[in-house]
Amino acid sequence: MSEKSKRGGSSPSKRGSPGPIVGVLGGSKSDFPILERAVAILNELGIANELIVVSAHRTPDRLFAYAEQAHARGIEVIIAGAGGAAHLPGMLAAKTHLPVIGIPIPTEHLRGLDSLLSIVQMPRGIPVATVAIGGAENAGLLAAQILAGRYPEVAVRVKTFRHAQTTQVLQSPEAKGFVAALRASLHQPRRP
Ligand code: RP5
Repeated sequence: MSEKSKRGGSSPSKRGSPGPIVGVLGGSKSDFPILERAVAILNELGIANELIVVSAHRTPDRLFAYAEQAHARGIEVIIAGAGGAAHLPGMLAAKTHLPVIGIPIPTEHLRGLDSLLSIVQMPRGIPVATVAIGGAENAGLLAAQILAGRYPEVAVRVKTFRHAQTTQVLQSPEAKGFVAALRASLHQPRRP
C-alpha cells in the first residue's frame, strides 16, 4: 500500500509473521498527528501496527479493499479516525467482522462534536467502539486490551502500563500533598 507510512514493533504478530496486527487508519493525512498517539501506545506495548490513509469519501474502493483483506493480512483490530461527517469507522465495521475502534477527530467548526456523533451513533447491528474526541491513546489501549485475551505478553504489558500510571500519579507532589492533608485532618482533635 503506497500510503503506508509506519510500522510498529514486530511482536506480537500473527503466527510469528512480522506483519501488523492493528491497522490504524485515518480519513486524511491531517488526522495523523492525533492517530500517531495511538501508534505510540501500540509501539510502547510492542504491538505491530500500520498507519495509513483510507478515506471513506475520497477512496471508497480502497476502504472496501482494506476491510475485505484485513483479516487475511493478519489484522486483528482496526482503529479508524475521521473528522466531520465521519463515515470511515462505520463503513469499515460494515465490511469486516474485525473489531473497529473509532476516534472522532476534532474539527475546526464543531470541535469534533460532528465526528463524535457520526461515529458513536452507529445503528443497531454494526458496532463501532468509540473513544472520546481525540482519544487516540485510549484507542490504542483498547486495541491492546482486546488483543490481551489472545496474547498473554500483551496482557502483562497492559498491566505494567497501568501499574506505572498509578504509581506515577501517587508519586506526584499533588497526590502526596493530598494524602498529607488528609492525614493531618484525620489527626486533628474532633470538636465535641
Ligand atoms: C475527513 O475529513 C478526515 O478524516 C479529516 O478529519 C477531515 C478533513 O480532511 P482534510 O480536508 O484535512 O484532508 O475525511
